[in-house]
Amino acid sequence: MHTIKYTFQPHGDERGQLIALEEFNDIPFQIKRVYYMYDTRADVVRGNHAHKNLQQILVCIHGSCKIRLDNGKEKKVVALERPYEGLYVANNMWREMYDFSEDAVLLVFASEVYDESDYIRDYNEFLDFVASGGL
Ligand code: T46
Repeated sequence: MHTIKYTFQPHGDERGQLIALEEFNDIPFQIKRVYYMYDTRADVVRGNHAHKNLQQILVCIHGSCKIRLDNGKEKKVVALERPYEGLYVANNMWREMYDFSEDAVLLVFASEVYDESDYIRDYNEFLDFVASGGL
């Protein structure tokens, strides 16, 4: 499975690190929404859905977590452990976020505003959707 893990370039100096992310430049789409999750319990699995259209970049800006990706044919686990790592998650991709460290803050840049009708929350429905070519 082809997944893109970005390494963002920090502007570091003696004061510390700063990362700037620009749409169409560092982020490969127009950013229409940003959200983040924190205080996620270590035994919790979030996600468990796919999106028909939405593209996202996930950055664990503090702490760590794992992302399980599934395109209907292959599965892959990606660990996000550094604030300069970003994971591109395309549409038509089942995702599960888990193994959150206690201090994890997972920041997400999204290509679309929130739209419940874009979610596929049933795994068999997802498999049918990708088998039929997706959107
Ligand atoms: C995704 C993964 C990585 C909103 O009202 N607006 C929003 O923009 C979002 C993202 C969520 N919500 C509400 C909907 C639910 O009542 O917040 C609640 C929790 O959302 P959800 O259960 O969908 O959260 P996750 O962590 O399972 O999934 C989220 C995103 O929803 C999803 O698009 O790809 O993070």
